[in-house]
Amino acid sequence: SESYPNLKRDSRFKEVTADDVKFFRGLLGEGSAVLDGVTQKTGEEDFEAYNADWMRKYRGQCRLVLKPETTEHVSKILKYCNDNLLAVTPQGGNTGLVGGSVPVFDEIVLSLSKLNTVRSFDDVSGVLVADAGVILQQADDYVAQHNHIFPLDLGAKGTCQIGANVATNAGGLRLLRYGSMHGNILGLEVVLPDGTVMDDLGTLRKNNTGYDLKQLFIGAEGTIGVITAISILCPQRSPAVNVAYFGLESYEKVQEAFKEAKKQLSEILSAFELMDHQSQDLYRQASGAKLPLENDYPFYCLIETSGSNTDHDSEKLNNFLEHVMGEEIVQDGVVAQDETQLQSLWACREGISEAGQHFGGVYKYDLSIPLGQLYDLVIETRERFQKNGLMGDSDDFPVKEVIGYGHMGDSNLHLNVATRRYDKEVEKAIEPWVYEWVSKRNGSISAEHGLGLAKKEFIGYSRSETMIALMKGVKGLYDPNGIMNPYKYI
Ligand code: FAD
Ligand code: 2HG
Ligand code: ZN
Repeated sequence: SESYPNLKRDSRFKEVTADDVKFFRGLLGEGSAVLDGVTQKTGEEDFEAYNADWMRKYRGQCRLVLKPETTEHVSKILKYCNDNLLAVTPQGGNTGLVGGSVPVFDEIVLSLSKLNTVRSFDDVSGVLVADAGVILQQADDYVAQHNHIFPLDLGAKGTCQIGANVATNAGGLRLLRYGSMHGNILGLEVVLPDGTVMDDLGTLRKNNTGYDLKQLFIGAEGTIGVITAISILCPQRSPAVNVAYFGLESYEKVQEAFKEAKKQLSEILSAFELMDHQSQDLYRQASGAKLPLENDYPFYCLIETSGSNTDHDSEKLNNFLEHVMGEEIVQDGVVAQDETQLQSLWACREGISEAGQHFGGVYKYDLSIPLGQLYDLVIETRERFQKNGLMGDSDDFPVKEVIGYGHMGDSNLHLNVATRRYDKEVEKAIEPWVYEWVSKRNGSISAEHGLGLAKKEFIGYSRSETMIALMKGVKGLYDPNGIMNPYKYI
């Protein structure tokens, strides 16, 4: 775990007292909605799930967790915190990868987990209205009963929450097909730091009446308010879904395959994911799973199609397969024959993130890079660690492997440095070099995970002084006391 030598607790914020706990108990009751280490002898370990992040890399020291059950609860909590200068960290499923979801010092954790009811679903328009704390998998299962699909999918779906997905503007595996939260979110209910409820939970597709304020909360990472409910447009679920997994001999071939997939699969293409050999080998070692193809290839890609007509889709997919195999764009491949096989092909992609930290620690970089140069960064990173003697097969070397994978269809690379332990030398060797590299190519230092605490120092590589000043202005307007998720990127 990291300590924070460069950060100081803001002395303006009050420490939580017994009186504060009494107020929250009065509001939320004596049950499990309050986890109190201020007046009770609650052990450190009970707070672990709220203080430590998914990577065990960031750790706060919160002694009070609040789990409101209604929007009104959230409103009363925030008003009290704002009046009393108590700092708050909103928390969903705590799967965020940039240290944004855990406190830094003793901020109160406001968990949305008990705010988890689906409010309505309209199967004509496809609009789902649901509380922020509904888990992504449950939201998708719910709309699946009505033959619809939640327009976001990601590896953490069993734990992450839809409100937090909006707060991080999560991208995921289907963005290529369904677009981002900025397009799919039709309305939000948000509690502002002073307790005011901004009810913009509309279900309209079109509404050009001045500033679109809800957009500000999409990707704000809990710095200007707490999202309590969302209204989201869900597409029709496709009855025909196919998944193919290919081995390719070079990154050039992967780019060709992507072009062909767009050309030949066009409207039924629903995912195009890239995995390098190193990422698949690490996944194999970490999970013990057998990889789908008999031989090894330098690159793999996973292609998913979703359409309304099985025969029509199969015909398209077969023509595509014939073409890419015939032209030797891909060397070998497999198409899932049943649901189990489909899931195991997806697992080869979705399981990489976890495999990254299986052998100790991981440094994660989530980057937008123009497609032509996207994989150069992985090669250069590997060379860098080989040259400086930090990477090798024996346990003496901190770096075990450098892997590259990601949402190729969205020009989004995930560069992971899998280490045997967290080591400042590794971090120093790659940061800020990696951000400079990306900035020089007009990429983004955070494609989809956000900035949180991890990228706080580096926002200038992707945003101009003017834009950062405007962001600070927005923060000051919405949260003049600065109680919302302090110490993070803004
Ligand atoms: P948390 O981690 O609890 O919180 C994330 C941020 O949102 C924090 O800053 C928090 O303060 C804030 N927040 C939470 N709830 C609210 C709220 N109701 N109102 C205001 N602010 C709030 N991300 C992607 O974009 N694409 C992926 O493909 C992807 N895959 C992943 C795979 C794995 C295995 C893992 C572990 C993570 C992955 N992530 C991915 C990152 C992460 O899952 C997403 O960022 C997700 O949206 C976070 O949801 P959460 O409920 O865990 O939120
Ligand atoms: C994914 O696409 C996630 O698997 C996680 O965004 C990426 O762990 C990572 O670096
Ligand atoms: Zn991702």
